[in-house]
Amino acid sequence: MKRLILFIVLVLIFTAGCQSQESSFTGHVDGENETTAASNSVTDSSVVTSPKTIPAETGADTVTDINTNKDTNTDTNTDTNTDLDAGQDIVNSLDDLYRSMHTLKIQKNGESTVYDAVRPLVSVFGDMLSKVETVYTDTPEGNEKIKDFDYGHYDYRLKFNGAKDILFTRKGNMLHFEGEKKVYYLWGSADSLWDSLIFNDSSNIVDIDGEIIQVMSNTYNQDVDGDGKAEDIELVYERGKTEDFKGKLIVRVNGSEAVVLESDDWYTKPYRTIGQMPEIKMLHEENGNSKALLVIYSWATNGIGSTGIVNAYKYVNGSISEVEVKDVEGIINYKGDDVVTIGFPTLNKNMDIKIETKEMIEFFGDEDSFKQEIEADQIWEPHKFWYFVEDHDGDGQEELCCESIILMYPFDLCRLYTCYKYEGGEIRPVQVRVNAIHSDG
Ligand SMILES: [Ca+2]
Ligand SMILES: [Ca+2]
Repeated sequence: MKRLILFIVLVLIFTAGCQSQESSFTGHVDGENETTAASNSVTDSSVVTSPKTIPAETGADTVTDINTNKDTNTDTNTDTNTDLDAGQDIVNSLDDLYRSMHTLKIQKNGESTVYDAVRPLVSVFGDMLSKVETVYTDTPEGNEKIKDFDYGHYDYRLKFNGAKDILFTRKGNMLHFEGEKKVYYLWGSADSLWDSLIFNDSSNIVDIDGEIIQVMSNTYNQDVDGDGKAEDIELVYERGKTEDFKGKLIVRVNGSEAVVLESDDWYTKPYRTIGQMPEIKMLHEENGNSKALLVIYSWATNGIGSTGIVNAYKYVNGSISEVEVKDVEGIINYKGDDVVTIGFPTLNKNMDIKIETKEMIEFFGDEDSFKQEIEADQIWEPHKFWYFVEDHDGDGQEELCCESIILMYPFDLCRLYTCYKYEGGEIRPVQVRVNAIHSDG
């Protein structure tokens, strides 16, 4: 039931999101924009942008008007920008950009020409910006990323109508709204996207070459199959030149490829948000020379924070194929007096953990009902927060590790740490640790 409700909510958000894109990304309207701006000019400026997010009718009008007003489109943009400069709030964060994105112009550093982006390109760039990560300057990693960052330097200005210019620097694939402190970065290099742009100097239009657009990619060099020669490894986000937010996340080893995510699975804002950007990690084979190739990432998840995902692959005889990551299997028993035993039969391990049960017993009615509930099979589905690779046991070889939580709706029971090794063609859990909630360590 909970899942059904969640699904309906997601569908609603998704539908609203699609409508919003339809109205936003198909361009903007002279009449509609001026009217909206005029009628809202004395109210909070956030009202000006929000109506474009939801109503389907607005989207329909927008499309019709755009078709009849194509020629005057450029003038409109100038007018709107002048209006905005004259005192309206301008979009200065990516979240707000999603509610009001309309047209895009691109300017190269050191050039005076401002190019109008064709519509598919607006969508491509919107999609790219929906897959950025924020630089958190209060973390060591964020600090490291930003310490040499030059706010004044950029390679391209992305001029979305109604928004502050976004300054994009190819080195480090970093971007920020002009005059704003917040910096974002892409998980991969957008070089291929920039290199496929075609700037037409007679029409002042920028288009993109090809039907399949490589939006971002990361390359790695590692010997995956253990033959002593390094492979060319790529993690790539590819999409069609059509106006939607769907594409494929692909992993390639020497040209042999596997699809990690495709279509709706890789659909991001406003539908959902990536927590941890996808990256490739290697897991050495136990008693062997090969490696499993891991694609690790996480989604931001309402209510629980994060959902971690790992996809694993091997590369054998010039061909990539998927490797199963086996889940840890556990059995829970309630011993009484706030003590729960969690057993891991395949690992020959039993662990007792103290859990505050008073509230749970009250919730389920009495101790017997609680015992029945906690020992029911279906609660054994740990929710994974994130995956990472580290030498967990200090033996000099890294393991795949996962931090997760065991839930008994609506209660959290305990945290579970699992480490996995790659052996005999599969990745399986080899170590587990259970921690009480709120006691880290
Ligand atoms: Ca090799
Ligand atoms: Ca180890």
